[in-house]
Amino acid sequence: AKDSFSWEEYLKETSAIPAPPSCFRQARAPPSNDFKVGMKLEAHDPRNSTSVCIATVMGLTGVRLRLRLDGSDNSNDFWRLVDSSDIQPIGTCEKNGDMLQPPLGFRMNASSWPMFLLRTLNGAEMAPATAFKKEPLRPPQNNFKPGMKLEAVDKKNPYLICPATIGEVKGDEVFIMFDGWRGAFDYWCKFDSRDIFPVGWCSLTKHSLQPPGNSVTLPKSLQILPASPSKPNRRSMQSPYRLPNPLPPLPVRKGVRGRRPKSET
Ligand code: MLY
Repeated sequence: AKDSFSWEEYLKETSAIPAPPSCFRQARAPPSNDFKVGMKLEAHDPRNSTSVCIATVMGLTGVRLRLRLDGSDNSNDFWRLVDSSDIQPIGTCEKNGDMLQPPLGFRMNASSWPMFLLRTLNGAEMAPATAFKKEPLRPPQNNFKPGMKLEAVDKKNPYLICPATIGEVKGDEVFIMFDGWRGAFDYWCKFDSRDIFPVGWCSLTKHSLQPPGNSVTLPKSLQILPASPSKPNRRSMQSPYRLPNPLPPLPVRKGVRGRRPKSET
């Protein structure tokens, strides 16, 4: 059946090699996920990493947690590995003499934070210390090479992990290219990023793995680079909500010159 993605077949088809597991800052034997939905923990606010907040586990996916900061809205969920140094048991902050902070965009008045915190923690199910795993050491150096395959978090849709290729290596950074997506989701990251995984990680941790997209990426040697001025805007191939370009003229009211807001172009 051709309905599920197979690395084995795909590596053959693309005659590519997977990046060696030693390149990644991931445990060779993935940790277990001992968290449960509803448990509370402390987490660094992704939008303000110096502050530590209360978070609730909203979901489990493989060895990742879907987290929501208490007092925040439901549109800023984020994902962390169970062995991420961004999360810790409730009480850690206080033990270190620090104070728990309201999340950026706290939906109440700042003055109600102390009472909100008290109520949030009262009777809460706290994630046990044993659920938090030690973050793996970073590999001593960047050993990635262009062309190596891997699994990577799609930062624009961070619940997704997808087949990807190392496009470029520069110092401590690597360029992550998502197979079959024409560059729209590609990004640079540090070689020791927690968002990149060796081939087979999803299967090993029971996380879903997206199949590659269906746009063809020609090998560099066969690519015809468009002349710079006519280079198509990648966004034009992505967003289904584009307005026609050029825009149709606006109806002009008597005595008023038609103007359109800048944001439409
Ligand atoms: N449906 C969305 C999500 C695309 C996800 C791309 N990833 C897997 C690289 C879109 O087409 O924008």
